[in-house]
Amino acid sequence: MKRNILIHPDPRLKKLCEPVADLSDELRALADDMLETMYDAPGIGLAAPQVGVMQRLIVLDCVKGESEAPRPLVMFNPRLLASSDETNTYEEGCLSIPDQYAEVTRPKVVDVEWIDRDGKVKTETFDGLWATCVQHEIDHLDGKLFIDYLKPLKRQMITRKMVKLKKELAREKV
Ligand code: K2U
Ligand code: ZN
Repeated sequence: MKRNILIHPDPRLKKLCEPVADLSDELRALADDMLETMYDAPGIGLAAPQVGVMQRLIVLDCVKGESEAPRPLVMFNPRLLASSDETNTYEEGCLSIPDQYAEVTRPKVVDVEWIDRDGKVKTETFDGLWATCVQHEIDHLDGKLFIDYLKPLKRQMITRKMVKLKKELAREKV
């Protein structure tokens, strides 16, 4: 089922997430809910803390358009094994910071290791948008948001806009 996405500022988005100790059907169901929530947003990535679960789980599918088949990835305990010196700059967004975009520079190519939904250890090299996205999602597990890479003034401006948005959303709910 679709999960509610937390909006910044929220202390849960700044916390270090716990490694997944044992895979379970409950965690697999959470991953499926996260994929459903991500596709509905729409987005190309989502991390468990964004739906209020402080576990090291991310989902992503950076396949663009209808040309290729979707490639939903579920990653438990993802970790970067290596990053290229060469960097890539991309205008990032975040489903927890709606309608705010800013350029972020990250390593262009990364080697990632993770546990898949069958409990198998996987490793893969990601480039392009996949590399940007998987780094953006792993940052979420460490309580880091893309606005943390921006200059303080720009970050404070975005945070102020989100505080205003949350107040308006809370008023609508009453
Ligand atoms: O983690 C999230 O909030 C989902 C992010 C993932 C992402 C951010 C920046 C760059 C790549 C991936 C996005 O909100 S998904 C929406 C999106 C789609 C395409 C490009 C940028 C952002
Ligand atoms: Zn995000």
